[in-house]
Amino acid sequence: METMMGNSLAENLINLEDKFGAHNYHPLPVVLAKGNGVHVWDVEGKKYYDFLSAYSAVNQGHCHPKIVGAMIEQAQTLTLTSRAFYNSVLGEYEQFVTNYFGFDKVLPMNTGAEAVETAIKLCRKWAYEKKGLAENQAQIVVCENNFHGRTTTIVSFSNDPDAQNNFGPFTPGFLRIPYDDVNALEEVLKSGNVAGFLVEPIQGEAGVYVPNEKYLSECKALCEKYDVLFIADEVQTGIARTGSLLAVCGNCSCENKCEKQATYVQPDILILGKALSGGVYPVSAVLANDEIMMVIKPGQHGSTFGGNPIAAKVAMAALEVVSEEQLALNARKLGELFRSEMNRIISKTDLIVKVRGKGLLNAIIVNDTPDSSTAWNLCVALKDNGLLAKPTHGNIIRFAPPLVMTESELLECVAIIEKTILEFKK
Ligand code: IF1
Repeated sequence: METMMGNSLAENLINLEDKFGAHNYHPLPVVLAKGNGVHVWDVEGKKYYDFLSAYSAVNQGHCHPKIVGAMIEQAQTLTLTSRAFYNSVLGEYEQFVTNYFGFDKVLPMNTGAEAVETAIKLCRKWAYEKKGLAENQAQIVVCENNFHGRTTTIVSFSNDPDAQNNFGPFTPGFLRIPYDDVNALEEVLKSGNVAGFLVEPIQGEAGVYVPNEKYLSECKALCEKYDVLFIADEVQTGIARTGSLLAVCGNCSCENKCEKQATYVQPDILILGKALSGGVYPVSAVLANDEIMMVIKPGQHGSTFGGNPIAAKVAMAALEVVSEEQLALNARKLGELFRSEMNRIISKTDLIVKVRGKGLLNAIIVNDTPDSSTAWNLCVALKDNGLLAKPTHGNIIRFAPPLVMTESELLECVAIIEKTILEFKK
């Protein structure tokens, strides 16, 4: 479609973002205009498979009718009251979501980073008022190569120079240890001033690092031994993405958390976001039992939009879709198929050296240096062939389609990936 100055519509829209928007992203050169299920369309009407799912926020598929319908209905009824007053939806949602995940209470927020910040405050307050740590001495243990969001406190404990440089001074009170290293955790817990251990059950942004199968349960046992809160950041891995309702559910692919499963590692604090709303609206949540959650008293924490009626209705619909459409089971089955197909392709090329992941959170490692543009160029070639994905760091490409994908659609995507890889010229 030609427009003014001979530029295409896409070029004009990219130029608008370049001129009037902050340059805090470097998007792939595609301008999306429509989404439905596993597909998105660009402004020229070209159709793509979405293999990023807005970083696992669109697990239920783009514009899921049940979730959008819930939003429209509530948006025409009551959008926002603030928490200065009660409203007719929040209590119903709080009962629903705490039953769904098996906790006494929920503190509703909006973005993942807000929920992580909330969990940090909750953990610290619990440590002073229940564990008896000396004031301002609480330490929270985090892992190397973590990603928990982009607020100043969160980047204070990042070791990613891009996330941290020139954003100081930073918030104290965090100790960083290697990921997937239980001994390193025990060593730091002996120091005594530790309030909590904040961990991603799978490190997504770092490049989809799946830890040893016993890592989470052994960390939880150490947290119990040293009276430290186990805080699971499931913003990206939660809501069925890794083939179970939560990544801490281990090998269970039931649609609702079940303590009876030996593999379930119950967090003391659970952090949710992204697909909690199916990508329709910003919704995040912090869940905990009363002995932790009740340390926060009226006026000590909150947010204008936290727990608003639209968020509440959207989140209930989004979680019902996960159960009704058995998305965890589907993610588990399709993930196994995807990794076996990727390994079949890897045996035919030296461009890709490895595939790793769990459920439908996967990544391939490109056979080039992290500072090379090969992974980026491969994503541009995938785009040209009708599939959208993006590198995480350097030479790692994350593959995370919506969990509503069918087997035949997945195999079609595998064919696109295979064709692109085998035809790719560095
Ligand atoms: C961006 C990354 C993914 C998260 C975990 C908390 C948050 C995130 C485990 C904060 C957010 C998003 C942020 C988004 C891109 C995406 C991302 F590449 F940045 F690292 F998914 F891996 N915990 N992740 O993954 O949630 O405040 O964004 O709602 O910043 O570009 P948020």
